[in-house]
Amino acid sequence: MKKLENPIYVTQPSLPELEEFIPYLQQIWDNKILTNNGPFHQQLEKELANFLGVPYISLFANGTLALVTALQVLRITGEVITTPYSFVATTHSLWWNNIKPVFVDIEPEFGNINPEKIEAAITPKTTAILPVHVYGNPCNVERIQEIADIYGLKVIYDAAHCFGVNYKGKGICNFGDLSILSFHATKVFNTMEGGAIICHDKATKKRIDYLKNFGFAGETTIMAPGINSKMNEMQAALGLVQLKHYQENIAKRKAIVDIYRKELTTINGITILPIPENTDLNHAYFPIFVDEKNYGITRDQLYERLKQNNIFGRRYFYPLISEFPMYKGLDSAVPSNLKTAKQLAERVICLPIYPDLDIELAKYICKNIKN
Ligand code: T4K
Repeated sequence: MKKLENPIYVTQPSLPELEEFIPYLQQIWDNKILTNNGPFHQQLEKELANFLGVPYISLFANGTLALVTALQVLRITGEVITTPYSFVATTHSLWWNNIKPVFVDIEPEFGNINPEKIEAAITPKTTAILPVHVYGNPCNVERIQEIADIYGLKVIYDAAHCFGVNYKGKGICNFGDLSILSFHATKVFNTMEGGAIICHDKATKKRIDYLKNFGFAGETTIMAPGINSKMNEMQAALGLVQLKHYQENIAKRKAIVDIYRKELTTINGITILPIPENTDLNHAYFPIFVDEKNYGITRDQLYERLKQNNIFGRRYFYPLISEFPMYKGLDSAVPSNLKTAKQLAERVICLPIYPDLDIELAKYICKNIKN
């Protein structure tokens, strides 16, 4: 197939027209409030809580700091059960809190943590479960909560892929004790860098806000050994403008997904994820899985072939987190414990998807895979 003139990457950040953002910048320049719970920060917290259908949200400089802080908020210690099939930040947040990650395998349907494997991994040191709604598809939240309730564990969802996802008519971030979001450039809603913690009550929101601002509860009062993980006013202002375009962007993503689903379902050796029930999706990622035997070439051969034609997909999430040097020595990191995760990681390619991806280019990508 003919090589594309310009490269297409797995994603391209959505940005509003610059003119739309200028008045917000002007306001920051006029009032000289740049950070520390400024007016745009407060406004974005209100608008997002409303938009996401959640009671309390606290904005962060990025999703990783939100994760690291969330573990402090609930005073999580000892061991935490988590998934190896995610971005490294999920497990790194445990490491930064001196918590031992305990990996359990994923379920093959959506690639989320397999709830039926959780109980066997619980020890007297386990204090929490840290699942990921990978690619924006909800985990089995009911079953995970049931297990957490029986064993007295906290649940913190890494919902970095899940902005705007609803499950059974409710914002997905209403499940678990806390959820974290990422507003990184590569996410469906971006503030360049950014993130958030979602919680259910006022007291917890207060504690989160102390912790993200050094622990300050007043000019001379420190409530806890906090960190500086606040979102600044430029990020918050951008978030306010981005929110106005969110629905339109999701509709454009859906149009790409419709092409991919239509064109790729019938290819021997290529599998795509099913559509989850009772869920409003955000179409953040479009993973395909390559079965070498039926497709004829390996995942990596297809990956390279696409690259040669200027199509830069990504192998999210390969290698597994449990295979990185700092985690591979853990008992739970042994491959025999993580067979499904290994299989998905070795087969996955996430195809380019973003609102401004031309429909014709999406069709061209499919043709490359069919060829
Ligand atoms: N938990 C989960 C489950 C996550 O997936 C993530 C982040 C986090 C936690 C942590 O949240 P943050 O602390 O990041 O808020 C990217 C992102 O850096 C990362 O945010 C994301 N997950 C992960 C899945 O993907 P890379 O290393 O693949 O990014 P990069 O820079 O290679 O970008 C991919 C492509 O996007 C580039 O080839 C081109 C395009 N791009 C990227 C950027 C940054 C642009 O066109 N413009 C840009 O500004 O990690």
